[in-house]
Amino acid sequence: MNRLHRARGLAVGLGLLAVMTVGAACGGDDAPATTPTATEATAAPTEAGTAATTPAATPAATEAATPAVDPGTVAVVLVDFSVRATPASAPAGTVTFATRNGGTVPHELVVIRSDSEPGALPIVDGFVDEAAVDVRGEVAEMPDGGEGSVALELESGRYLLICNVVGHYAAGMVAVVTVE
Ligand SMILES: [Cu+2]
Repeated sequence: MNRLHRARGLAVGLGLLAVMTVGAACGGDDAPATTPTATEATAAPTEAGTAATTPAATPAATEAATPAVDPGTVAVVLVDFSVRATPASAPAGTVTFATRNGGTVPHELVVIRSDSEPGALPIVDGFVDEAAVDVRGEVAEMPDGGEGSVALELESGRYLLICNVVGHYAAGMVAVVTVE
């Protein structure tokens, strides 16, 4: 009885020692060696994954969204004989006028900074006198169906978008865009 008891005690003691040794091996050896490796391994793919997917997806999504959503872009359609600007306002900074000739004859776009009434610009020989107004930029004459674009640095104020093909401004080719 006494011997058996001692044997059991020894077995339990050895068992404990074994557990402690294994525990020490795990905690002391494995932990420092594997935990940083595991962390690096986990962190590296995450960073790589983040670096690979986020920048790739974000510029793609931004580029795709830019034409439709960019508040700095005004779509301009020139027809016989009016100018449609959508939206009619844009934030100050770079404003892009994406222009299309939706009419049947050639048209152009001239962007003028002006507080004048839309029809009150000075006309000489059928043209708005561009030397007498504050022209900020233009899209040269486009054939019907043609497209063009101009990006301008604009401060806040009122802008008149006109077509300055002879007679066209007087015929009604002007729209107002407000830069805020
Ligand atoms: Cu025109």
